[in-house]
Amino acid sequence: MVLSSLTFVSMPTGDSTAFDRIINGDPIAITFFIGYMAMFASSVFFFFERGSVDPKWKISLLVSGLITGIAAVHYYYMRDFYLATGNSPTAFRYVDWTLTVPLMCVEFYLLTKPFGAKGGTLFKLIVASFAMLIFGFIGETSGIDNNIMWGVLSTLGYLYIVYEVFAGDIAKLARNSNSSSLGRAMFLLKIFITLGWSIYPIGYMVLPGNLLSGTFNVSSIDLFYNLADAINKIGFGLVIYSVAVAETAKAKSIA
Ligand SMILES: *C/C=C(C)/C=C/C=C(C)/C=C/C1=C(C)CCCC1(C)C
Repeated sequence: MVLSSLTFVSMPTGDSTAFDRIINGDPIAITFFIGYMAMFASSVFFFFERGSVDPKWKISLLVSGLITGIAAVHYYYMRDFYLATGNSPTAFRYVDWTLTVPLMCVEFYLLTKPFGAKGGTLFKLIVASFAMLIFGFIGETSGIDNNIMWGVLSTLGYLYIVYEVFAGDIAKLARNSNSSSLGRAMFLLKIFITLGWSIYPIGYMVLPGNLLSGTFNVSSIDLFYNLADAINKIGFGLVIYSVAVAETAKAKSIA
C-alpha cells in the first residue's frame, strides 16, 4: 500500500496524482490550471469578436488575442512543469513575458496611433520593457545576495514606461486628441500600468533575501504572477474591446 502510493507520487505529470493536486488544495496548481483555461477562452473571444468591430480596431483585437494565446500556451507548459517539479517555472515565465509585454506596448501604440503616435515611441517602450525583463530574470536566477539590486534596476525600466504613459509622448498625444473614448481607455490604461503591473514587483519581493521574504513563502511568487497576468492580459484586452465596440457603434451612427 505504502509502496504503491509512493510510486504514484514519483510518476510524471498527467497521472492521477497531478490531477488530484489541481483539484484538491494546491492553490498554485489551481491558478495555473484556471489561468490556462481563461487565457485560452479569452483568445477565442478576441479572435471571434474581431469580425464585429470597425476595421480600425481589428488589429488591436488581434493583438489582444495573440497576447492571451501566447500566454495560454505558456500556462499549459508552466502548469506541467510546476506539477512535475514543484518549482516555479521561471524560464517559461520570462519567455512568455518577453513576447507578451512588447505586444502590450504595441497595444498602447495602436491606441494612440490614430492621433499621431510615432514608431519611435513604441521603440522606446519596447527597449524599456526588455531592460525591465532582462534585469528581472537575472535577479530571479542570481540568488539571495543580488536580487534586490537587479530588482531595482528592473524597476527603473518599469518606471520609464509609467513615465511615458503619464507624462511622455503617449500622455501628450492622448491629451491633444479630444477623443472621449481614447480618454477613457487612457484612464484605464494608467490604472493597469500602475496598479495591475505593480503586482509583479510585489511578487518578486517574496524571493529569498528580498523585502517580503519574511511575510510570504517563496512559492507564493506564482500566485502573484498568475493573478497579475489574468488582470493585465485579459482585463486590459477587455478594455480595448469595450473601446472598440463603443467606437464602432459611434462610427455606425454617423454613417
Ligand atoms: C503579461 C505580462 C506582463 C504585463 C508582465 C509584466 C511584468 C512586470 C511589470 C514585471 C516587473 C518587474 C519589476 C518591476 C521588478 C522586479 C522584476 C519584475 C520583472 C518582476
